[in-house]
Amino acid sequence: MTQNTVEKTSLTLLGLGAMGTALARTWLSADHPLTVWNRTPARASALAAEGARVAESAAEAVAANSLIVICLLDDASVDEVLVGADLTGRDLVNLTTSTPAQARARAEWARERGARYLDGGIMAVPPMIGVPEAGGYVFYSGSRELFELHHRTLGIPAGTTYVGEDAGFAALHDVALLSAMYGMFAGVAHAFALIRKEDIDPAALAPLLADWLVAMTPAVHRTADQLRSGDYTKGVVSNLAMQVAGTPTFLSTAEQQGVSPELLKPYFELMSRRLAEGSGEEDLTGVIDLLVRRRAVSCPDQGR
Ligand code: FVH
Repeated sequence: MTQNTVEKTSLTLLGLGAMGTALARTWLSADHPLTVWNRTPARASALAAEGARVAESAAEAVAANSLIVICLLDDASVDEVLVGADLTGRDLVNLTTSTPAQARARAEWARERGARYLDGGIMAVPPMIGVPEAGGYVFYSGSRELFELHHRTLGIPAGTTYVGEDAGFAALHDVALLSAMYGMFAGVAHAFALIRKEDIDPAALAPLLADWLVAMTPAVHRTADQLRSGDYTKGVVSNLAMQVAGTPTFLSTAEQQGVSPELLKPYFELMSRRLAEGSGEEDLTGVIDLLVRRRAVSCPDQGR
């Protein structure tokens, strides 16, 4: 094989929604032979014109290649689509968003059907796929052997980050990052609400807000360092006692501006509870210990 004739892995993609279609286009552009299938066949037409082979059924698509990428709406749709397919000897890479428990159960389900399994959590939106400078990537977990075997092919749509043999870890990392994102969105919503009735241009606040959030990101690394060492006073910049003392200012300001404190209050209450335990010299890290329950709560999605 010379430099100019690198072998292109042929693969199957199940699911041509917004994300599946974006993924498909990158493999086609990179000259990977691609077989696609979608429940609504019309969504495959444009890709057929771009060189994809369109299978008539999911089972036919699975039979066409040993590498099968799945990008469907949810875990239940994966069940529906693969019910009649022979998965023996197949390498399944499931990029469908799921919970860690669903991913682990799906890995076991695949193993029982003679397939190897890799789970993925996509940290990108469709326009970021195939655009390396956009910074999107996919968390992978499950079979390391499978990841190493296919990481070149999987790296075509977006970057790849392998996070361990536990099939649930990709989903867990995905949900952890997105949960932090929602916390940030909650703070941003509160900030804009505070100025909503004033003569302040939201577009003028936006860059100040964005820069401030970026300036605060070193706190993420400090928190990790404190969790690792078990010393929540390590490198503390603004201690908990000082921060709790400041919370009435935030709540009064919200009230004066006619803004509900419902996004801020739960976090402030946790800070106060931690302070009441005698942790005034600590950072905010102790709040994490208050959140972690001693025993995991069972969820209805854990069974299949
Ligand atoms: N789009 C995004 O911004 C996010 C970014 C992060 C990752 N997510 C996850 O990616 C999975 C697919 O998302 P999507 O954007 O492609 O979603 P849709 O455009 O809604 O397409 C859904 C596809 O799933 C098919 N489908 C749904 N239910 C069934 C079913 N019961 N049986 C067979 N196929 C099913 C649907 O088919 P059709 O409606 O065209 O017939 C689409 O192919 C997802 O897990 C996101 O959380 C995307």
